[in-house]
Amino acid sequence: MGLSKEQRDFYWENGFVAVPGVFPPERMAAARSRYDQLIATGPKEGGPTPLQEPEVAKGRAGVPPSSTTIRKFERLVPHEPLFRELASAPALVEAVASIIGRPVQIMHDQSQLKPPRVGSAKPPHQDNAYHKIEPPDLTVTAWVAIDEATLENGCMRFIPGSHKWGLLDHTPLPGQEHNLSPEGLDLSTEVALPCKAGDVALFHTLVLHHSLPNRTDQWRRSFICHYIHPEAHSPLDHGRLPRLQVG
Ligand SMILES: O=C(O)CCC(=O)C(=O)O
Repeated sequence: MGLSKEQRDFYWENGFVAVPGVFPPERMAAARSRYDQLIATGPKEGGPTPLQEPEVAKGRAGVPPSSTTIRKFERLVPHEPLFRELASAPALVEAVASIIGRPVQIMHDQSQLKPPRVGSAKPPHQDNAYHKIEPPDLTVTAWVAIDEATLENGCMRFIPGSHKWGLLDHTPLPGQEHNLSPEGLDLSTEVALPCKAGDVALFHTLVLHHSLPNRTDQWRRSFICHYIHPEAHSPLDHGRLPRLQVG
């Protein structure tokens, strides 16, 4: 069905839009169960390597690295049928096509898992500081809430309209070189976006966004898919797996 005119207008004005109920509860239950397996036993031979919470990996979090401190998987789509199916679900692809048009391709996917208690903040950034996609309007990120995302467990937060500011200067944060962030940001206009499991946040590659730590005893897991139109380009395309056309 795609996005309504109101949703599209909201997206282009603010740089993000919430799309409630894209996935039914049973699909999210299946995704949670597969994450539980991947977390407990690791991925299949040749599949993506789980990355630990950075502070845990550096021995600075007071807990040893374990299956309950896994932060991230990259590229489940090429290896995991269930995640490929979620990423190519018509309801999601039609919403994405409402923004970037067709054809729709997947350039990259990642899972940001905030483990209970140790799940850390993701500092404010624009995705295009990493992806460098041109033109930036021909890509959109879909952030799928696998668990309910709340104010307490680190839901997404956006700075409305910041996608119109162009790409800001991002520098590595002291002590956490994997994270790039602009300096001296005013976050006073930010909007927190709690989501039910199965809701999706679509956002522009230039919108500033971040998330706070997980203060709860439950996982906060998100499956994140970066969609792109074939007329757009990114240096990430080079030397990586080919894009997957989904609509
Ligand atoms: O899931 C999160 O907490 C952060 C996700 C994010 O920053 C991103 O997708 O760029």
